[in-house]
Amino acid sequence: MKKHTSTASTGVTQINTEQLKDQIIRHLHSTLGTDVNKASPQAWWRATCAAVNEQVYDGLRNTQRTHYENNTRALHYFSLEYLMGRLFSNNLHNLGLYEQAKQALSELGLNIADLEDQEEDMALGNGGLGRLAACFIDSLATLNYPAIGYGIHYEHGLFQQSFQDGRQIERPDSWREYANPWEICRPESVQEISVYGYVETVYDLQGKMKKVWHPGRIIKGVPWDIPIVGYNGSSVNVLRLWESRASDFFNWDVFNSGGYIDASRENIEAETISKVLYPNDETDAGKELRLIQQYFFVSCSLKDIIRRYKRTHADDWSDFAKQVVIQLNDTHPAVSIPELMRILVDRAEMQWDQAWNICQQVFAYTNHTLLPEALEKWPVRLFEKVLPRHLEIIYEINRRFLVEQVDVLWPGDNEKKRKLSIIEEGHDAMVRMGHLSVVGSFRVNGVAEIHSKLVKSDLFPEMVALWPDKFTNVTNGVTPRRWLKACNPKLAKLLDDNIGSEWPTDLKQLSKFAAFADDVKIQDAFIAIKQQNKADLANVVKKLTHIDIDPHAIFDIQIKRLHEYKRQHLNLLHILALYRRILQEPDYDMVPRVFLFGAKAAPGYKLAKEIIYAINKVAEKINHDKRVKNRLKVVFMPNYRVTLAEKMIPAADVSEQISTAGKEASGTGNMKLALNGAITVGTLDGANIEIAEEVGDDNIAIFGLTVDEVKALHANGYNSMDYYYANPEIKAILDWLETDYFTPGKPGELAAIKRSLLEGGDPYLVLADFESYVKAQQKIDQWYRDKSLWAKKAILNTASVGKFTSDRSIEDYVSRVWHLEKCHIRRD
Ligand code: F55
Repeated sequence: MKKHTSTASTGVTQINTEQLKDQIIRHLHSTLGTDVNKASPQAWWRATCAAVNEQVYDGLRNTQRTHYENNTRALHYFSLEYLMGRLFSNNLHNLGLYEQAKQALSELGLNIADLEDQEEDMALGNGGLGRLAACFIDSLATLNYPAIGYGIHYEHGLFQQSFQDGRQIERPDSWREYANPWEICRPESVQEISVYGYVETVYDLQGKMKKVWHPGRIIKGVPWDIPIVGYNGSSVNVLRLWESRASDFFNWDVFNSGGYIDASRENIEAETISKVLYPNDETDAGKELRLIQQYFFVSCSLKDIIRRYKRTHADDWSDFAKQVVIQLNDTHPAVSIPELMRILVDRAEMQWDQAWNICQQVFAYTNHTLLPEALEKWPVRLFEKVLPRHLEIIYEINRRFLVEQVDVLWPGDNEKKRKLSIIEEGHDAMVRMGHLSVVGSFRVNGVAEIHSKLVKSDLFPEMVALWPDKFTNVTNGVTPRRWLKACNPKLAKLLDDNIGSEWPTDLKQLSKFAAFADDVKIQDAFIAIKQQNKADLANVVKKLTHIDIDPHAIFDIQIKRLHEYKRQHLNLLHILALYRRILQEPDYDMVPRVFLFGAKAAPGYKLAKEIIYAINKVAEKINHDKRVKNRLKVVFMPNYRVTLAEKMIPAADVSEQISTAGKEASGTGNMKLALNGAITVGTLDGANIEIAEEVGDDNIAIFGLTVDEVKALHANGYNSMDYYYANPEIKAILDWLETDYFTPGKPGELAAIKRSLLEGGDPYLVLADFESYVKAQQKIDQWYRDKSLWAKKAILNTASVGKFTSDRSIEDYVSRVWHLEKCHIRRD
């Protein structure tokens, strides 16, 4: 008999070490079909996952039953991306079982870290946007909000990166090649969706006009559920990901008429839809398959939501908007707006106004970018081919919007109509997904204060004039369970011992830690922890790159997607400046520094790849140059991903957040690094501004032009050449890149960066910010020389960033957008 120790407030059963050991061995035998004597680490890991799942499934059943019984309003998060990382240690921590599992495994002669390393990252996202979705579903479960995440079950997540002679090589990611223990297939909830075909206008017996869509293709969506375990085993919510398959009945005809080969081709085409994640951040591929991906998952998800709603409400739609709220994670799922209209008008035969009323109460839209090239647009012709009925509906939404809203506020103003139209006219007419999202949603939010302000002033000023109350801000946040408790256990323990253990669910408690900022004992403990984390990272670096780094140097870290606006090349120019000074002045006095990078470049983004190559080549040269005497090391970590972030962030002294002001919507790595006691070198951009407000000017190194100064500089005509000729250091460094100093025998190999900064006009103002950046870095160097001063600043960073928990973001969404109620889970 199992002995249960349980807490009434949680949906999950608590077990002890002995029970866990029994379960693991039982699963080794009955689930894995192997034995303790011959089990591989992989089998042990799977057996332990199976044991953990016994607890997870208890919580899942309890949660689903309670939600059903209470008939709760629920949030439906629509996102093309979820960057989950690994789930093993996360689930153990959230179940409160990590220590028991560590103990149980150790008694079985196993090291929990070795088991953790058996798991592939679930990398179904590109960067910040996908990771934000993962943090949000963690917080929603932790806070007991009824919520479900919907997305795509990509067979291949973000590509795996390696370097060959310094250049990025991409290989496919296969996260579930040998089955993933966390996912549950739900064949009972399969959906079928349509694409292509044509629209017919028909009249019924009363003479009423109807539109009938005759689809050209039917595709099956198979749902896979990933249980999302809240911290303390509160709720266990679900992430539901759709896999595409060929529809059974559709292919039957082809098969019967002897078209076996044709049928298999259609199978392959259908299965292609969920095959691979598009690896672009900030730019859209504009490809037909991408539009089909978006529609496929949106249509499956809406059908799933409606099926569940109809179980209790049959054909009565009057409560739909009370029960359902859908958050659009950027415009990627925006086709759900015309899709819901289609379902209501064509299928449920509802009047347009009534249907539109429902839509406008259901959808809310989060904007994540202001970059013009990232604003999603689809060619009208492509839309017509793939979703002919949806295009008609978009035209009607647009017609009414222009007549009933725009023309009422600005009568006869065709310029306003042209600017606000959901359809961008021109040689190739386009559907503007941002416009559609704003028009179809009841709320629109940016992801940091400054970003939300710019969304209103620069992106959609006229929409604000039409609907001032529609626009709001929700500053991003990160889950402190993964990004402090699990990834930095030593710092977590120091916090537990000094401020109590409530902080993981009440991060504002961290402010109590500020009282210890001058306490020499705590400073020493804090430094010792950072030192140990740095030594651990040095081992990882050695293993992955064969580079030796000194754990006593400053660990200066820039980890994020590679993009010109994020300015990894500004960091590189600073490294080159230091190197040059060392060469010119052999005893140049600086605190030894290790510059660590982690970044993937979109495979088609040429200049981003050139920047990776340049950093790698400069690294090679510097790391082998005896004259440097270890004052400088440069490391580009291959295959940056969530799991690597978890190792780098706890070891960071300096956090590089150096985007051109106005370009980084928020950033979330900035929050994770500050939380773990890194000092930010950053511009007044995105959430850096709010971080600076929280930590205070003494504990952050701000540099560079402000948003207003950037705008003014562009308005007055920025000429990067002026900086090149005015600053001899800039000139020397850029000219250096053109020589063969870093690429012996191959001059010009690194010239692309120089060209983009000079001939290309330096669109992200790298040269304009260079001097100010170097000064900020000198300040860091000075601060670090005083150990106690540095420790104080680092402690104050950790203590001051409680605001940036994703729990706070979720509570902001709940009060400003979703209006949900908590639902406490009843155990059976
Ligand atoms: C992915 C696909 C497309 Cl088509 C476009 C953009 C992306 C993407 O990954 N965007 C992204 O990550 N945006 C980031 O979102 C974060 C969360 O809000 C912000 O912190 C960050 O500033 C922003 O760049």
